[in-house]
Amino acid sequence: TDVARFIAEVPKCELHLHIEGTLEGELVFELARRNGIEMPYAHAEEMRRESPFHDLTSFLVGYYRNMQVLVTEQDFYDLATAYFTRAAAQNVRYAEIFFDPQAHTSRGVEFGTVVRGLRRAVVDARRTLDLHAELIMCFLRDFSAEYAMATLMESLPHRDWIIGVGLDSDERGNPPVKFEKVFARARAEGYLLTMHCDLDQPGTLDHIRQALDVIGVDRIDHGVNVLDDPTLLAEVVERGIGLTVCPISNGFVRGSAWEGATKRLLDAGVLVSVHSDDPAYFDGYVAECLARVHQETPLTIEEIATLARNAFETAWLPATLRARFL
Ligand code: ES4
Ligand code: ZN
Repeated sequence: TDVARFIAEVPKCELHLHIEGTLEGELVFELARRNGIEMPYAHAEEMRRESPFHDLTSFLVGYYRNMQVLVTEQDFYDLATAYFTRAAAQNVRYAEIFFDPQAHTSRGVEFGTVVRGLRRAVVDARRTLDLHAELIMCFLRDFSAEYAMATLMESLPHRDWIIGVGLDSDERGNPPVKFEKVFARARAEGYLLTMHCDLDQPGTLDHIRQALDVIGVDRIDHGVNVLDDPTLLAEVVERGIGLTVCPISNGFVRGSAWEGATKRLLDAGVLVSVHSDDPAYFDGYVAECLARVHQETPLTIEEIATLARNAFETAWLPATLRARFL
């Protein structure tokens, strides 16, 4: 159809993608073999079958377990290069990808190993795939603020290769204010700021309020619950705060109540864009995510073009690239 062709061809921008969430089952087993790591499953299909998840907490169990196969700089390079190759094939031209340094440093992999592998993949993607990528470092919110601060300090020698910081992992009981000092310091160091306010996580409306007023975020990952609060919704519109929503990953928590949320955000005038979160787990890269939104609530080509353009508007583009994409 015209819509399918438009989705395939329009230049796209990915802003909400956890690089560890692109670790496909086949690569899990290849890296396990390469690193001599014993997996509790015989093959990718069994792994998938034996690790069902129904909410954020149960998803995160398998997510952290599988990424233990990432050990060497080359592993991180291979992970990111596999993603960039898939993304470029979908006409993704610009990507700001999340990585979780503490998911690796907490099990003995050095910060520098992670960043050097990812950075080399970024350099090669710019050269060979016509895909410009940047890195966003996320703190794991279920770890302490002190550990986040130490991670921030560890990042400083690599700051030329990290565009901003985010906050992810288990939201329950881990509000933005827990990291107020960390984000203030990150801002002072020149990083741009985003954080997850996940769909329907306990306290998420308070978390959006804190992200805006206390943290002073530049954008919000998910943030869909602003639809439940007219004051918050108006403020997000007024301040031009971008929301990076993920229709496929969020469908599994909220079910049908989620459907149509992207369209409602668009209609409300929110700077909303559509992204894939953890495509190896939720079965859909950015083109499939746009298709999912269209499947939930039919969109016009113009509305799909707006979603694609909103992503570039929300992106932290350097001036030269801004001129190229907008
Ligand atoms: C995540 Cl879906 C989701 N939510 C919070 N943290 C995450 N890290 C990776 N995927
Ligand atoms: Zn996410």
